[in-house]
Amino acid sequence: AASIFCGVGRRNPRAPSRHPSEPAVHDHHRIRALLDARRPGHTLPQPFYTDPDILAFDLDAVFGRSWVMVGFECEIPRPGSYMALKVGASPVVVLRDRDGQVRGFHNACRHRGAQICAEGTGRRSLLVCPYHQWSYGLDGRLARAARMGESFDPAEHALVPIRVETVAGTVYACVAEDAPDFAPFRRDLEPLLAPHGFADARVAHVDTLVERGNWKLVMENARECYHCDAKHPELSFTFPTKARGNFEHGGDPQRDAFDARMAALGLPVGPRDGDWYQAARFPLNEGCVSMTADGRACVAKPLCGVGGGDIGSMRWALEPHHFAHAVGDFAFTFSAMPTGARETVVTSKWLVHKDAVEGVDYRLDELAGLWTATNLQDRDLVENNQRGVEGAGYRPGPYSEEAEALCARFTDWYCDKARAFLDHLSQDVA
Ligand code: 3BY
Ligand code: FES
Ligand code: FE
Repeated sequence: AASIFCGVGRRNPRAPSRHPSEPAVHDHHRIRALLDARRPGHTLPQPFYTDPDILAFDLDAVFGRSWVMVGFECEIPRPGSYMALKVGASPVVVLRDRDGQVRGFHNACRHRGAQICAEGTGRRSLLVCPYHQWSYGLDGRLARAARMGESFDPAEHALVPIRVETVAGTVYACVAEDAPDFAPFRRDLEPLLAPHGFADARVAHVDTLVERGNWKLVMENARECYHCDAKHPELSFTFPTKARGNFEHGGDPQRDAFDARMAALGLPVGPRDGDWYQAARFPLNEGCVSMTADGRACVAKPLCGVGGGDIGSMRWALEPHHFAHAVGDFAFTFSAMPTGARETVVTSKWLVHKDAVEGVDYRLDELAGLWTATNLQDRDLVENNQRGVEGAGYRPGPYSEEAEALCARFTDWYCDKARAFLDHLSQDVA
């Protein structure tokens, strides 16, 4: 069927910005043809890693329509506490309102669209736009706007809400009005995450890393440990680099013993697999109880003291952007957000028990050392991967079924998500 998008060609960089209800103009015939050209079990055709038009498409089709993990409830402990961040193209603010409810809004003023809260965390009783001081309540309602005349109706200019959900102290957001069903994720994750004490926690460290690579290369790299033995000496000491898939039960005696021990402690191990997430508790390497340089716990006051903190790692991961690990003494989260076709910002957070005092109960270098080193090693791998895929010699290559199953899942999920968006666009037009 003919569509208004036929022959639109490249996205015009000088095109006027569109109304949120208006579909973005993407060259969907070209993107569909590229998706059709994709060989199953292989990396993606080159433009998916290099083309600014496809990045613009990804921001709409993927980041505009997925649940992402934004952080922890303990980052916004009191009424008025907020965290401001980007979800794909959209600045958002997630806050705790006067009633203690967690809510989210687009972080764009209803006057002339300025970003209201700077990225990061803070606390306010009113969200005051820095431009002309329009002021919003914690429920998003416009409370004050000077010199707007008699006919101006503040009720028509409330902040635009976004979907926010919390699970066992973790916080997720989706900017799509028709967000994917969150119920299966909650049902699967709640019992796995609940024992980890995220409600009684504190973010001990946040790190942001700019990587000169496409976000899909960042995520493919994050979804496999094929490179770990060679490239991550620190991580490989504690991490089961030979694990397959979603850390399934291998049927080996050591794994069976771990599962039996977790069952005796009342800790579920999963695994749980959804369309856009995976979760499982799995054993660390022999003799290791934490993801640290020596495999020993590094925080004296553990986040989860069950079993003396010897509980393997609880891993959960959301497509398109995230993975996290919770060990006995701390938790670590990784979030990748694209800022360009060839640039991605990786935000990492380390969570400890709220009463754990730096320099007394733990040393920051011991807590953050392993994942900081791993992230820097991964950044180099991603940037090097980007250099190679830029050239005329790049051909999509095969994933190892044994070692890169989660990469294949990620790219398959991406292609499905992209197709679903194209189908949705052509339905709108039909
Ligand atoms: O997704 C993960 O859990 C890990 C972290 C290191 C490599 N990657 C497979
Ligand atoms: Fe926010 Fe003018 S843009 S008050
Ligand atoms: Fe890595």
